[in-house]
Amino acid sequence: MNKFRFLMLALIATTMLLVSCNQGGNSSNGALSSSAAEKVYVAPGEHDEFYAFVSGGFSGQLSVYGLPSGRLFKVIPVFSQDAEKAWGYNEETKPMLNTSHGFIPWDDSHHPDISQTNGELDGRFVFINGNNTPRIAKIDLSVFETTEIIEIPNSAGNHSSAFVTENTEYVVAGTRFSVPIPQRDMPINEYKGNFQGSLSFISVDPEDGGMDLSFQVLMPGFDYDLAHPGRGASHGWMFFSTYNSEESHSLMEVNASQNDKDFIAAVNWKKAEEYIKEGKFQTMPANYAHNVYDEETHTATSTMKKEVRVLDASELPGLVYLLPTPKSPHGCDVDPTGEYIVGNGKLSSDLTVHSFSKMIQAIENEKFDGEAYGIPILSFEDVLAGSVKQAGLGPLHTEFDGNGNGYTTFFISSEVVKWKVGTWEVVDRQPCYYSVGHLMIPGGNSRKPFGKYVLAMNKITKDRYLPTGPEVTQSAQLYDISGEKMELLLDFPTVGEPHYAAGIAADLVKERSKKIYNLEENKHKYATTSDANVKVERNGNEVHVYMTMIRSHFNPDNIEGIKVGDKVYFHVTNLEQDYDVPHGVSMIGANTSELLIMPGQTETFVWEPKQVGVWPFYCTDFCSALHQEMQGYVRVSPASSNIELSWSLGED
Ligand code: RUQ
Ligand code: CUA
Repeated sequence: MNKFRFLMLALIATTMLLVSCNQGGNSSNGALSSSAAEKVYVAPGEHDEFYAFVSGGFSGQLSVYGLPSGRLFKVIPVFSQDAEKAWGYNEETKPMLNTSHGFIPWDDSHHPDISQTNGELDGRFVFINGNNTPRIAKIDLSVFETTEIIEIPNSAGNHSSAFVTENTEYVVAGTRFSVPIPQRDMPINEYKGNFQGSLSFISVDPEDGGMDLSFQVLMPGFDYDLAHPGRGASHGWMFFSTYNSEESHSLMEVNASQNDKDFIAAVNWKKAEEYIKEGKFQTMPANYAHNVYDEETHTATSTMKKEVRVLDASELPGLVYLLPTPKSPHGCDVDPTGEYIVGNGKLSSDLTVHSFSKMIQAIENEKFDGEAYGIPILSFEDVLAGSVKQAGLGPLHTEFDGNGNGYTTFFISSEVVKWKVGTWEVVDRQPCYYSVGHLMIPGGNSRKPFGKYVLAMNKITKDRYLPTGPEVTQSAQLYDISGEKMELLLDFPTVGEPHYAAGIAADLVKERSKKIYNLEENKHKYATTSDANVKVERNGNEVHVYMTMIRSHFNPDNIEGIKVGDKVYFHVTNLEQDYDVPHGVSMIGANTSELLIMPGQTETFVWEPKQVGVWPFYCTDFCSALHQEMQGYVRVSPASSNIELSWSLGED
């Protein structure tokens, strides 16, 4: 029976996919009116109205696009090494990728979220999760760089992350997989009742944005999938969708689909704060990395933290309530008023909408429908606000436009469906090409969505683009939602798999964008802020080169006295103080990437020459008319040589 049910679902899924692909093949792109083209046309030299920060999924990075044009501006390296920007290659950023498992040069990043003040986007930071080796990163939007990464202990497949509360009090991160907490050697088939989940609350310093793992809530051994914060009246609560309330550990596609309903867990984090104040937490030993990039030293440090405060949801009344939600819910979204919490059951065709005020009433009346590991379960009917009926197949995620409409993606029937909050009637639907996952309305996860557009992020594109071998590009699609009916405006390719995105009015970000690093404030240990301080120092077989760069030369550009077996550190400072004049540097045979150094910044790479000879280095970034002259030589002598160390610029 179980197997049969699973096969049926798989069959439906495949059929729907084929059907929608065929449709796309026939109708294709021709239907776009010329007004659609005008709506996405941003004339040369003009700026886009919105920034879209699109996660890279298995690329581990975050891409920055303009909307409505779909133009790609930057790929910000976050969890994965990036040779273009020396991220994780230069000595300064390697500590950013440190974890309790050592140096981890890759991750899977899914959900970006922008910092908020009073429930509105403030354009200071983007937070994003690393799923695989649980981490949360912070990107500073004054520099568009990752400036902080914190590892999450007691977590695995950090998926219901990273979502911020109304004043960025916390960035919240929930575990997808439940695991033994603390980790230990035990049989997998003893999962039930022994494995646990954890929901982490990372505080964000209101002044400097510094992150700290404030506390974790220990939960039953379900899978925690997505989360969204309460807002307005529900500020102080965080909602997490769960699946696998069956607590199964194998053949999950069948075994975790047994229960008619799983849950949305409503976590009262204000209550959690009270419990913390009252000392009702347990301090657990832990081991997790906290990595911070310092903008003055241009250098990251990694500190291992050894403890975490834990609150046990089974033992602390009023901390967590469970809202029954049909059919393995995936998305968990809260409307701009904070009253409605939408749970999309992947295996259901209806959307379930819970009411926050009804939830509070049911809690006050202590009307419970059982409990799970001591956590009260509310009755489905008591908390139900309504449901959007038969809206499509395979609902995943919902966003809101701020005008009383919800928009939900349907993976299996490949469409975005627009419905009315309150009456729950479907008012429009538009196909996606194909298999849409998340969608994003700029500001859609806040009290004040900007509306105007919805961006659908598609898993499969098949015939939409020129073929590029077995893998076709992943894709986003932009719809105009300013009218009654949605209108498809644009397809554009994305980097990696676009899981989710966060969009914001460009004006809230662009004024704050930094133009240069002030050379006088450069506190890098090996900075060379004037040509007078250029030098090369030997310490045993370790050699430190204090080098500068300015249009269009390196200083020094001739170095002699290096020997095979030396470990040569090039500490290179870009003396430029003009906007948009980075220089690069690369060395033949260096077992690392180039450096791309911003004005006023210092970076370091290591070179271990293996061969005798005279070896060139050069600038990699086209910086001036004489960029091609920006080059130099290092003479490498045999290990036994006694040639004196010397360096020069412009000498004969
Ligand atoms: S997920 S396609 Cu990793 Cu956000 Cu739903
Ligand atoms: Cu400096 Cu090219």
